[in-house]
Amino acid sequence: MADEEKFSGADLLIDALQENGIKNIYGLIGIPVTDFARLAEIKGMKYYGFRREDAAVDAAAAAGFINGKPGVALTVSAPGFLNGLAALAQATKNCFPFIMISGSSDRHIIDLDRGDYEGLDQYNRAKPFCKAAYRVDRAQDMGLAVARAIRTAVSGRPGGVYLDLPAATISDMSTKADAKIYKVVDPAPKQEPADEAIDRAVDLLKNAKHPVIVLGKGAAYARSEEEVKELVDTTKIPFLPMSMAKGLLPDNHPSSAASARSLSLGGADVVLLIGARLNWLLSNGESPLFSQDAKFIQIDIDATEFDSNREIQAPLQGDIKSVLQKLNKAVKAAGITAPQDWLDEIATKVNSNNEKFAAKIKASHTSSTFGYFGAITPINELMQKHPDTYIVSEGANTLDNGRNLIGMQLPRHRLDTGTWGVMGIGLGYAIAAAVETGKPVIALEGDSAFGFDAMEMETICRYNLPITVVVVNNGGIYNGADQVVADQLSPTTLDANAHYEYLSKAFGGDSYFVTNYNEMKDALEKAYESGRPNIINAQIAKTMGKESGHIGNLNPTLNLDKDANL
Ligand code: ADP
Ligand code: TPW
Ligand code: MG
Repeated sequence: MADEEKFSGADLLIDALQENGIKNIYGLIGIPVTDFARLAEIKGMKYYGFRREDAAVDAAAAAGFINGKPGVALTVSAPGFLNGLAALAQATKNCFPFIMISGSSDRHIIDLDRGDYEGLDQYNRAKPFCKAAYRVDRAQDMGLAVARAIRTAVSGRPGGVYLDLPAATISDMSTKADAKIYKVVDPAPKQEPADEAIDRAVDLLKNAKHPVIVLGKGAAYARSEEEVKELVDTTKIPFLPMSMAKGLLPDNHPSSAASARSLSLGGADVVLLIGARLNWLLSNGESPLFSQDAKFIQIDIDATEFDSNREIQAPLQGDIKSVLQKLNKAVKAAGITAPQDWLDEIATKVNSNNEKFAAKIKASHTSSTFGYFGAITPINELMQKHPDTYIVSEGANTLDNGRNLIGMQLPRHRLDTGTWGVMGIGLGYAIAAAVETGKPVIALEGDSAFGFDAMEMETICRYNLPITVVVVNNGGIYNGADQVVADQLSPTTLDANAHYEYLSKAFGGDSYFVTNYNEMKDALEKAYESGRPNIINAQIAKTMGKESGHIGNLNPTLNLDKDANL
């Protein structure tokens, strides 16, 4: 008899998520998913309610990156879905696995365009912006729908999956026997390349005079830190981490060439890419960042990535962990080590650059002008004492300076604007990092970047999360010193005197306002010790910050006569 008991689609969906080890939902409720979220809580899931859907979707995506299994986001139909869609698209670009579930209207209304409350053909709108979109039309299909969504999100190149949940399916009924809920077996199967593919890579490395390794966030996602360490420690090949691969090996590892980026990439004759695409972040593989003559070995799970920007002489398809296990054996057998003169050349450059950098850092601590270095170096000092803290970062100059100044020691502890360079990811990512790991989080935000999702400060305070939001306030996008015409604010101008820290106070969190290095250091230590939600507003000089930060070269500039009306 018990087998014939019927359950709602909502009930079965929650069972299927739980069966697959998913514990948290990040969302924003309304028709038709309010009771679904209530039921998730009743059945033991944790539901985190956000103030805007994009931040909730960001959080689910960050959970996917941190855990290596999909996070889950929940939105209402049409407008809520559309608010989440941009985040679905950008996190898919980042190769983060997660499932965005949106309540939707019933098909017979949508398909004849009869007009519904918040009615939109979401399933078809979502398709171009995610790895795959599915719609579940019957409660009895719930086990299959969740299994399909999970496997699609994590197998091969990870990405965002959209699951359309019509109102009728939420209340449709099925027995558990019919719904066939199960745990997905081996959701991201291991894959090894063929022996000859390994031989090609080993041949290139054996003959390389100037080899270099580039680590990307795919290597971090793949949890390949042990294998990468073995490769680097046996071969001594210098490595450079992309921003979210920082900490995969500690930034102070002796083989890090991060302080000699142009020399090591530009001078390399063989480049080994591990989970890093040759996209704009690596100048599309072009000169002068890379030599025209350099040869490439690339490890990626997605074979269509090879030759996307230039010839890949030794493609190695597979999951990074398995590929590296196989490659490490072959590299050891071939006795590959990087030539000493190349290591000496890089070490000389690293040392001289580090000395210059250290002098700039030191000067910033006593400088009469408070700038990025003064505001951010205390975060680095704190991270060296507490390396298990998570760093989230966005902005232009704030992002660039934070990437260079904050040394990471542990893998997957840094999340940032990612492949698209998106503003507005900060607080959603920070919330997920705190919720999923229970560790303290520092969200390092430009003042513009913070504005995109600042109301999530209420979410942070409501759940009492150990998150410090540092707003580096230079009064604008890139900086606050621009003035184009006399009677208007510049397009880049924001309020340099804004007291962003009051926002925290409004929701019961702590607030700090700092205008020099010592105050910043002090505030950060207090904030860390308290474990409470807080904002530190670091008001730096309005003149600090370059247009578009380090990527000003991508900005088409017009020949403006800026002083004409001043
Ligand atoms: P970054 O921005 O750090 O350079 P990208 O996001 O451009 O890194 O590249 C990440 C790459 O890693 C993607 O091409 C993706 O297909 C790949 N990838 C993700 N997970 C794995 C994995 N487990 N094994 C192999 N490659 C992976
Ligand atoms: C969704 C364009 C790139 S960087 C940036 C914007 C608006 C803000 C930079 O100012 P901030 O940092 O945060 O104050 P700083 O230190 O340089 O002053 N909309 C989206 N994404 C992007 N990338 C933009 C706009 C942009
Ligand atoms: Mg700014």
